[in-house]
Amino acid sequence: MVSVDDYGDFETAWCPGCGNHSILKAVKKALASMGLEPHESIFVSGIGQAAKSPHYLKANVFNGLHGRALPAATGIKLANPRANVIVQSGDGCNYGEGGNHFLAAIRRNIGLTLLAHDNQIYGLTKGQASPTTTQGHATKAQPGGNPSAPFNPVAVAVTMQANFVARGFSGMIDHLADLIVQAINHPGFSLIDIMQPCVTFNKVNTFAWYKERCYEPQGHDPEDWEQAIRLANQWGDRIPVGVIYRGTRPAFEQTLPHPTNDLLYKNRPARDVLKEIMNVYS
Ligand SMILES: Cc1ncc(C[n+]2csc(CCOP(=O)(O)OP(=O)(O)O)c2C)c(N)n1
Ligand code: SF4
Repeated sequence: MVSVDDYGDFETAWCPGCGNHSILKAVKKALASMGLEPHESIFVSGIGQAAKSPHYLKANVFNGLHGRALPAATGIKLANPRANVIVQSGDGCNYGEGGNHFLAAIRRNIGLTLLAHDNQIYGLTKGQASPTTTQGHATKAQPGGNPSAPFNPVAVAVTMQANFVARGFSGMIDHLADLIVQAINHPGFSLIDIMQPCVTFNKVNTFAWYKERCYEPQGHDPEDWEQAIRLANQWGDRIPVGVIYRGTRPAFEQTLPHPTNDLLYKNRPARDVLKEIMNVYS
């Protein structure tokens, strides 16, 4: 039987009270409850406080450039479609530096689970506005208030009919672990945007701020796209958490013309076929 202890217990560099601690707990809980052994998952991250999460897990890890976790994860998934590939990075990494990769991953519907730690700030670089920072929020780099309107990743993902879209909160560990299990089990691209306090640099969107607002909507049908759009756009005094949208598009790796249900290195073309191709270009 797999237990959370199999995923290790490491000293972290995070501040006490940071939401990353609880997200890490939820991840371990979800994987252990699914009976997944540490070697069966590959974590891919970029740069940032959130992106350090896989460093504190006993599992396979690829730590890439800022914003570039999704393309690396796409390559990994195509090379080994049987692997459980999880991308874990911050709002800046996924929606700022990696914004275009976020759109491409949704469009392709590649079988990845993206855990976006959304603390509405750049934590690692000490508190500049991120794409999800509220307009008017004064930060160290924007002392007169952030002039830009915030990006709503959940609304964008639902609009583009990403296969699985959810919003979680680091203060609800069991609820978040359950969302992670659902996201991993759903084929195609899955996003969980996770509201997470940064106790050091975001004094506006605190633990209490999120807790006061988040609620679980009753009777919501995640298969109803129009209902999902309405919920995805709700952000303010009340913020819905849970599965917002679930789609049925086939996963990218299932639609490729060549067989990808095995490891890529095993799908080598026959040598004589390869020779024939080489002859054409020689
Ligand atoms: C291409 C590039 N641009 C900028 C940086 C500097 N940088 C490093 S971490 C970071 C912000 C990280 O914020 P976020 O992704 O929200 O993660 P958090 O630290 O809040 O978890 C930035 C701007 C970088 N390393 N690479
Ligand atoms: S600076 Fe913010 S994001 Fe970074 S560890 Fe501290 S609380 Fe967490």
